[in-house]
Amino acid sequence: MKVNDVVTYAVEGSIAVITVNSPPVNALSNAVRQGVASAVETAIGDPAVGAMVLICEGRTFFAGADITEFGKPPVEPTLRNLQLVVENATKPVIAAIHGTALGGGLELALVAHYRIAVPSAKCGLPEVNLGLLPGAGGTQRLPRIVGVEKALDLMTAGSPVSAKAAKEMGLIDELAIEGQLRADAIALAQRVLDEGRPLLKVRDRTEKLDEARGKPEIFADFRKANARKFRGFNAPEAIIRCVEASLDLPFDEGMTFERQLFNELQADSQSAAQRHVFFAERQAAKVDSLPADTPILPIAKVGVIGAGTMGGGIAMNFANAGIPVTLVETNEDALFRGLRIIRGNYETTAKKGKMKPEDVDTRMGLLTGSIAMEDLADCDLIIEAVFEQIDVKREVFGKLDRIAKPGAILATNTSYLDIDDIAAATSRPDSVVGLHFFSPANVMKLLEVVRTKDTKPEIIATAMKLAKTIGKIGVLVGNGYGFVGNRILAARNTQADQLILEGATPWAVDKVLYDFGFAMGHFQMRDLVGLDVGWNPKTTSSANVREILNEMGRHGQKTKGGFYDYDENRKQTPSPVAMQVIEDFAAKQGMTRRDISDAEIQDRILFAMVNEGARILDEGIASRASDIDIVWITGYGWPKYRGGPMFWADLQGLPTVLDRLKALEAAHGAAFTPSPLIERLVAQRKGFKDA
Ligand code: 3H9
Repeated sequence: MKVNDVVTYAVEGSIAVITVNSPPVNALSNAVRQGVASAVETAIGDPAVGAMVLICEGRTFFAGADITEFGKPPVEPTLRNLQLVVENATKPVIAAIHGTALGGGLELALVAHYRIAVPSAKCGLPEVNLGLLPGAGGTQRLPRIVGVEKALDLMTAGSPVSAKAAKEMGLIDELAIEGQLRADAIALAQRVLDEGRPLLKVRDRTEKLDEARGKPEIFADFRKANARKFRGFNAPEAIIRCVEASLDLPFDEGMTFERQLFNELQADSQSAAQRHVFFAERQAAKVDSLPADTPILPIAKVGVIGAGTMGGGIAMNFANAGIPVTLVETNEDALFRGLRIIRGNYETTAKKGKMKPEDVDTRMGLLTGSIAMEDLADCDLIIEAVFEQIDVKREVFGKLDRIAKPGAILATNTSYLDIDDIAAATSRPDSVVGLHFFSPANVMKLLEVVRTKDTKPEIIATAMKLAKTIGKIGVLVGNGYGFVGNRILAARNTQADQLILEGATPWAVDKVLYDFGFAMGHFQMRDLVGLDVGWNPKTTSSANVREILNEMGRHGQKTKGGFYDYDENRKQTPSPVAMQVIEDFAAKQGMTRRDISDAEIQDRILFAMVNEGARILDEGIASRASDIDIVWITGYGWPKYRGGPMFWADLQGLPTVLDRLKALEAAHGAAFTPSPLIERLVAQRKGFKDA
């Protein structure tokens, strides 16, 4: 029997089976909640029914509340009211879980009287990733099942656990046989019925809470241990407070407290930002301009040219995904060094317990070293990661053109150069694409996929798919200086360099960015990357502070000195030497240094970035404002809870942004001349999100 468009009701023997089918992920939308509540009430009223099973069709059990309904007026039954219907049902309810029981989905399962899951299922409360807390009783029920410490871990990390782990923790009562969840759930329901088992309610359990009573140090220690990880985010602290409340307050009062904190988080800009990031990530994977039937080319073997830091990291991504790689260097020394470093990286990972020790050899076994480019002839994809100089890259591509098999994808990892120019060194520019990895390439999530004027659609589609295969977030960008990420970085750099000459210190600039939420400051990042990247000692001419520091041998962290000084443990202190260089250079330029406020530093840096982002969008180098946000969050440490530079600008309001840019232009010149896109959007009363 159809209850509504998304819920069906059937009775088998004395068991009612309530089945939900609301693609793609059975989110708990208005229709789903209404359908389930109505079906449960039908089962309660049906004298032929003794117990009921709640199960989902499609790829997953409920993946949570429907995020698209957030901020809209609530429709009855709310999730919490649906939970009351289930929890207070006079007949046992069995939740049957496959796929991912997440957020509100797991919270709904936690009001069922029994839970069964297939071994491949996963359970989790990932609300923290959306700037929220589990708001349907999760913060009160989870500690009652798994204990306070585990509950804190699970809810603040937000990552799901396997069904097996969930069973060990008591979240799941039984494991079903894979592929026969429905039958096993019905059998469990029948057993519950036959054995007259009680209507178990998690809310009534206290034994796990009792273990933690009178131990406030649990919370103090947890806060302390995670202070760095939680810095800037509001949701983790709110979760901790709710778990404290689960100990201190009776269940219903704990629920009221949870509701209050959930509402506060939901109304907060952090959650809006993190929800924006959730959808922006998924949006970035979609290329609107490609026909849906664009073929994906098979990538069975990959070649990487260059076994340095970048090439080695790139190769690891493919080995991690089980794809064989041929790694080419110009000489054996460099090749062996590269392979040794890769092995060392894997061994470190295995030592930390993040990888099985036997996998080190398996992955190394997928890497074949060579000093002959000819060995790349059978590769489906070849990525070049050689020295960042156009002549060098063109020479490599000329050679590759002669070696690579027809149909192979030829990719460059350049971070600034013109890829059309590189492609022109081949007879097949339509097979050339940019794959811009970020250092360390085996760790950083971002992959800028750069399309040239000629790149074929199937190569773009394949590159975007490949990003997912190797666990990256691929963002399609156009071919222009620095693409998206580095071009905005260059705009930030210009302001940061100017600010330290005008009177700010590098540490003041860094503190402003750190306090804004960046993982590290601008000059700290430059010291880490190395001031000598792209610096040529042969042509250096003391033309700026960076060149002078390089000429002094101050290349950053690796030489224990750059803008900062570093001790043996790489602990940094502001460098008086660097400060002197800056002051002398400013004096030479005839500049009189002045006091610069934190507010001015923040304005100049952030508005310059936003303005550059707008230009990038206007030129079509990025196809969506949200793609720019993803690039800066996943590649450059922009705080996730601020949603990326374009989201942040929308939050300020584009009229405000335009006013600030005009004022900054008057004071500091053309870098702040507003992008025409901002002018147009303001005139149309729109934001970047509508661009
Ligand atoms: C919550 O539950 C609050 C409660 O505590 C309290 C309430 C009072 N809503 O990721 P995919 C869409 S907060 C709406 O590509 P996968 C997604 O946008 C929620 N839509 O698939 C995409 O749409 P499109 C807590 C959702 O297989 C499509 O589904 N739950 C939702 O790689 C496919 O998604 C979470 O945070 C949703 N909840 O991964 C779980 N979820 O095709 C969030 C997904 O138009 N979801 N969509 O681009 C996920 O983690 C993953 O989507 C999941 C599937 C693992 C389920």
